[in-house]
Amino acid sequence: MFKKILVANRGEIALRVQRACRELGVKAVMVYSEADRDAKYVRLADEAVCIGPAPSSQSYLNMPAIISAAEVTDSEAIHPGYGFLSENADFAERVEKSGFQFIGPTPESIRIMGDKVSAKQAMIKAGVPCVPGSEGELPDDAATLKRIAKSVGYPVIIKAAGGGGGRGMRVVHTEAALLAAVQMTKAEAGAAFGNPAVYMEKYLQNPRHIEIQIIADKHRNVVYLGERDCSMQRRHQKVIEEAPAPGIPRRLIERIGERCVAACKKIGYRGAGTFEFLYENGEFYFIEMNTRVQVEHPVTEWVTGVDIVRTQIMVAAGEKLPFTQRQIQMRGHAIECRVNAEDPFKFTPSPGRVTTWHMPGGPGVRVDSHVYNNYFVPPNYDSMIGKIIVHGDTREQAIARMQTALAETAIEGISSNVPLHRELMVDANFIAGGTNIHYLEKWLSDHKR
Ligand code: MV4
Repeated sequence: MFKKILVANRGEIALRVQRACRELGVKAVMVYSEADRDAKYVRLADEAVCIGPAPSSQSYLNMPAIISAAEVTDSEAIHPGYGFLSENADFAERVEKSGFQFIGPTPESIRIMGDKVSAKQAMIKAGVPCVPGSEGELPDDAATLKRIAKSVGYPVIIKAAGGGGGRGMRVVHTEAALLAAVQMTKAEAGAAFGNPAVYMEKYLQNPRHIEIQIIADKHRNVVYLGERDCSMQRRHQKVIEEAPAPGIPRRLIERIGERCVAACKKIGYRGAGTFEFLYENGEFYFIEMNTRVQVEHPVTEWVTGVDIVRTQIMVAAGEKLPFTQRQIQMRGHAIECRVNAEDPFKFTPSPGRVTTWHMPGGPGVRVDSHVYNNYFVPPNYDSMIGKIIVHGDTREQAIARMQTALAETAIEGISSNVPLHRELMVDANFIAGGTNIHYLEKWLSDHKR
C-alpha cells in the first residue's frame, strides 16, 4: 500500500478521499487554492500545499503546480477525484512520467473514452450495445450525410467526438435541417474542443439514464457493482440519483453488467469506471464511459457494501480486488440528493457564508460534505456543496428516510436547493419511479414560481 497520497481536488470529494486514506493508514496530502485555504478538510490533512489563486485554471487545473506538490511532499500517488483533471489523459500521463501512480485508468484508456467516436467503436467491437448511428466520424459530403441519416431514421442527433456530458449536441428532425446542423455542430466542436469531428445517432425521445459502475484491478479481474438511475437531471446536471433503478428487471441489468465487464477485460481497463446508457423500451444503448469516480458513487457503495474509493486506491497500489462478482449482492435501496448552493427554483448560484449548517442523521442516513457552520462557499467553483444519501430495505423506506432527512436539514446564510428536493421527494411520479431524463425540466416548467 502507498504511504502517502496527494488529493488533487477540493470540497466534498477531497474529504471523501482523505477519509479513505485515513482508513487505509495512508497519509493524505491536500492541495488547495487560496479560496480554500481555511477549509477544515485542508486543516485536517496530514499535509497541505497551496497550488495557486482561486481560479481553477491557476490551481486545480494547474498540472505543474500539482505535480510539484507531489514532489515536495514525497507523495507516491495522485487521486484526481471527479471534474478538474480527473479525465485528462495528458495529466495522467504527466503524473506517471513524473514517477507517481495515477489513481485511475491508464492514459490510453482515458484518451479512448475521451473521444466519443473511438469510445463507441471500442464498445461496438467489445459487444456492448450502442445507439444505432454513423460508423464513426461523419463525412462532409451532403449526399452521404443524407443517406446515413435516412438509414438511421429521423430524428437523429449530431454529437461532437470531443464533447460528452451534454456539450456539443444537436437534434435534427428533418433532412432539410441536416446539413446546417452538421456544419454548426462541427464549427462549435472545433472551437470548444479543438476537434471538429462529429458523429450521428438515432435520437431517443424519452429514455432513462442508467449507468453501470465497474471496478477493475491490474490482474484482469473486473466486477460490476450494479446500476444507478440518474434520470433526474436539469441541463445535464444530475439532481437525484438512486440504486437500483426502479422497475428494470434484474436479468437485464445482469446481462448488460456482464457485457461491461467483458468490454473492460477486452480493453485492459483498470480502476473505477462508469458505462452510461440510455434505456428505452427495455433496451440499453451505450452512450459514453466515464473514467473517474463519480459524484453519485455513494448510492452504489450503500447497496453493494463496497467502498469504491478505498477499492480505487487498493487496485492502483496493485492489490487484487477483494471480492468476486458472486460476492456482490444488491441490498435494499439508496437515494442521493445533491445539495447545491443555488436558488432552489431559479438556479442562480448562491455563494457566501453558511451561518447555519445542520445536517440530518439517524438510521440509514449519510452526509458527504466538507461544509460546517460559518464555512464560506467560494464563488469560483461548482455549486454542489454536499450530498445527502439515504438507504432503506425498500425504495419506499428510502424515500421516507429522505423526506425525514430533508425536513431535519437546515442551511442558512446562503440559498440551497433543499426546498426543491423536499418537493420532489413527495412528487407522485418520482414516488412511482422510473421517470425519464426530461421529467425534471418538465416538472420545473409546470411548477414555475
Ligand atoms: C442522447 C439522447 C438521445 N438520443 N443520445 C446528453 C448527455 C450526453 N451524455 C448524451 N446525452 C443524450 N444523448 C441519443 N442518441 C439524449 C441525451 C440527453 C440526456 C442523456 C442523459 C441524461 C440527460 C439527458 C438530457 C438531455 C439529453
